[in-house]
Amino acid sequence: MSILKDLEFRGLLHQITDREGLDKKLSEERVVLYCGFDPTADSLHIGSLLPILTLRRFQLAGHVPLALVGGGTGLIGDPSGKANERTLNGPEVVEAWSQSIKNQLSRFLDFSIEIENSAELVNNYDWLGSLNVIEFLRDVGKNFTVNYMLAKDSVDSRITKGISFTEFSYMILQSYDFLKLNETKNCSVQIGGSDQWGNITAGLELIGKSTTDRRAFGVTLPLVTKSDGQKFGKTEGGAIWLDASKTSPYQFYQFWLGTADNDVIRFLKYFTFESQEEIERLEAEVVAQPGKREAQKVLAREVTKLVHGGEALESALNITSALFSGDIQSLSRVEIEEAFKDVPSTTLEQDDVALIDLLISVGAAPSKRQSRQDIESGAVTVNGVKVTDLEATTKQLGRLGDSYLIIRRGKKNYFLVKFE
Ligand code: 545
Repeated sequence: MSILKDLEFRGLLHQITDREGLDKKLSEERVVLYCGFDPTADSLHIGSLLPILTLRRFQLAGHVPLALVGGGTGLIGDPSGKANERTLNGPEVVEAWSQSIKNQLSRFLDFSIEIENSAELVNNYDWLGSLNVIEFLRDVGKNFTVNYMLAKDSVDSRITKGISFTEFSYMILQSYDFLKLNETKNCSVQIGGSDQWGNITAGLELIGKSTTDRRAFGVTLPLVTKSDGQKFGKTEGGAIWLDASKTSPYQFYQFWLGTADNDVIRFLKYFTFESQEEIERLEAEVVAQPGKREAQKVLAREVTKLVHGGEALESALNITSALFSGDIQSLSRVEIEEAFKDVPSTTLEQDDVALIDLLISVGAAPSKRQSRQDIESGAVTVNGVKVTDLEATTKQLGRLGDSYLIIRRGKKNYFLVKFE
């Protein structure tokens, strides 16, 4: 199947400048394409996953992906899709964030020199950082009319509120990148989310004016939406990050596992490399046996493996099944810390506390009477073992992962006790 056909099957083609021309080019030669990522945070989040994986799809089809880190543009701020002017980050911050984003991007593409279409990372600070203002205004700026720039969505939507000259100029910088990569690396395609259409087409304008015979193309990906109307990728805890120290692999896995039936097939197409046949099989399963959540399990497994690797996936699966069965004794110390990150926790200095009192101090029971009743009725487990002894103390109950006691009341209410 041609790459464009595959992208189409996956619903990944939102806008495309010249589909026939691009299809022909992709079938005839090894094409160099790029996507840019501005260091506006110290980590990428799942909003960036779609273009990253699309770069990878192109690479798997034999083309050459360039991942651009916006060390230069990150100092300016893209107004696209933003209702308000951004605050500028300092150069040291942008440089540090560029480095972390570079590290993250490098996990998704193949950089080995043995292959013919090895990927490359570039940083636009390398050419934007030393641009001379007179040269820039004469050689680049002269190709854009203010009228053309005002008509762009990113600017037009800010006319009432106001937009600084800094952000107004952003599209010229991104256009200049495309031209530079076109000239120096023979890059002829830029991809991005739908918010990047204006910047990408501005770049095509510039390339069209600057060269005689080189043709270039732009492709945008759809905005990822959810069937319930809520914003994709945001939870109560905030964004879902690709950095394991900001969103743990277990939380990441759980996020995907929680995908609604109405969204799961679309997300399998967007975010996994499962074949068309497999996705169609899973689609039938969603209808036939929705309770099994097989499609969600495949989605969560595949995306977690892609982003965090096989070992982290195993650990996330281990935590998930331990919490499901209540058999938490098999969890390692690290897994315990991850699994119970979000449950109420208490630190104890004393080693000999009665369970009856402990239930109150961790917030599992409101009174001694309730506490006693819960223990007697068998509603309380400690470290995965039911405790019905009213006299039990923390000394007898043992520890998990050296210093933890995990209390469960009822089916799902967990409390973590840590000993100092
Ligand atoms: C800079 C220079 C170029 C080409 C592109 C750029 C970046 C572009 C932009 N893109 C967005 C972005 O978000 C921050 C990443 C998280 C740290 O602003 N002007 O940098 C997003 N992009 C991926 C997709 C996007 C877009 O990285 O294109 O649509 C999100 O899905 O918003 O020469």
